[in-house]
Amino acid sequence: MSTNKTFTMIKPDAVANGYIGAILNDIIKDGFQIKAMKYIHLTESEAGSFYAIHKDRPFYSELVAFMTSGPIVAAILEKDNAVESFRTLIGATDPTKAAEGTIRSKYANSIEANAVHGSDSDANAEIEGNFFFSQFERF
Ligand code: IDP
Repeated sequence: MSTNKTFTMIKPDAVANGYIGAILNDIIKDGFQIKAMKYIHLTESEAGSFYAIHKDRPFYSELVAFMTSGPIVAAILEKDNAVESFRTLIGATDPTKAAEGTIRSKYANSIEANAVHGSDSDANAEIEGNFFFSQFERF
């Protein structure tokens, strides 16, 4: 059964390129409600823990370096079928393969600096939202 929440980050490349407003606009226009949001600069330890699932992949240390290279926006989003709907909105991991009009096709630079994160399952949406937000920081 799918839940109605997902978790996203606007990654350091998109923040540095001035796309926070444009990306949030696309997210809201697609029907998502923001249930929690913060603007933070991850430490190496925080980024390493968040991406621990990828620790055996060859790009792990570069990914951690990239995710700590500047501030990010983290948010919990709500919409029916949120995880799948948001993955459709952001497009494929590699922006050269992302469908036209998707967030990654419009705002991403590369397979690593790909503008946004979107949870890949309801279970991970829950874990990732809890990683960033306490019960007092969401509604
Ligand atoms: P996803 O973010 O589309 O779910 P994942 O495969 O879970 O994609 O990878 C997590 C993140 O790791 C990607 O969003 C991207 O920033 C980075 N990444 C994935 N594949 C590569 C790669 O081949 N080289 C460098 N970075 C990668």
